[in-house]
Amino acid sequence: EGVLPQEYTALKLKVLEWAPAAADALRGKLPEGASVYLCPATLRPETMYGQTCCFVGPSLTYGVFRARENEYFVVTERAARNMAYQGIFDKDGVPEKAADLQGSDLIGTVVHAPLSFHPRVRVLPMDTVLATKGTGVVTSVPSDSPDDYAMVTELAKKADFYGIQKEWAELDIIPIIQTPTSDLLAPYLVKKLKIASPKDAKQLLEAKELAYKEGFYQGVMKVGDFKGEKVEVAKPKVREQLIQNGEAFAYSE
Ligand code: A2H
Repeated sequence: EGVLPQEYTALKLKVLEWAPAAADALRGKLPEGASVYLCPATLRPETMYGQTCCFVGPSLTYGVFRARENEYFVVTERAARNMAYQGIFDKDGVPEKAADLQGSDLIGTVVHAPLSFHPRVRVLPMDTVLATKGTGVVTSVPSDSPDDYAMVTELAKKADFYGIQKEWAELDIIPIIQTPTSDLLAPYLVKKLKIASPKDAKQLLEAKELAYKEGFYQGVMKVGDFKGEKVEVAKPKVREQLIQNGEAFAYSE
């Protein structure tokens, strides 16, 4: 953990259809008409146009926490405590938990991803999601995140092993940011560094650092309201727009 607080953007991915196991676990536990959101924490709000799925750790435990009347967030207990402390929920103090959910129960759930070219995306498993960072929910942008690209490639290759449908991991990867090297920087780096799976941690770390630097300092938006603007300039604008629209909120830790 660094010395300075990390300023995340937490997105609100509204649940449209629960996976059967999650529906069972929630039966009778939420008020009629409640909206539930998975809330991934991201450092790259400007890439949200390229979301193709949402990752959870299958072995992690999540809670369904009451944010305000008729609105619930699916995050780790740790994140919910931080959120309550930061005034994100209407009541401060101990967050009110409606239910527990195992990450594995969420796989296959359909959520609405704000800004994405693919408005309906699936919740999919990623073993490397840390319980100790962010909200334990990670939105997947395979065009710009090497980790995400390596994971969706793995999921499509071994769909049966992961207990998912192959199509869920095969949504089109649309160019979001142009850099001097590529307009699909993450797939480019994964191939260049010969990354074969999400287990290639060392090369993935290198790819992640290269992608982050090049994307931030040399990237130009190819899509959206800030098309043609530098990433550095567009990033806070996209973040503000998401927050203004009620589709995201500031979260730090
Ligand atoms: B980023 P930092 Cl396009 N476990 O969002 C593992 N990874 C997590 C996580 C957790 N519990 N919580 C958040 N993250 C990911 C977008 C993105 C991200 C792009 C490119 C790079 C990138 C789409 N995924 O991150 O350790 C989230 O993925 C590379 C730094 O706090 C979040 O931003 O610096 C980032 O890691 C936060 O990592």
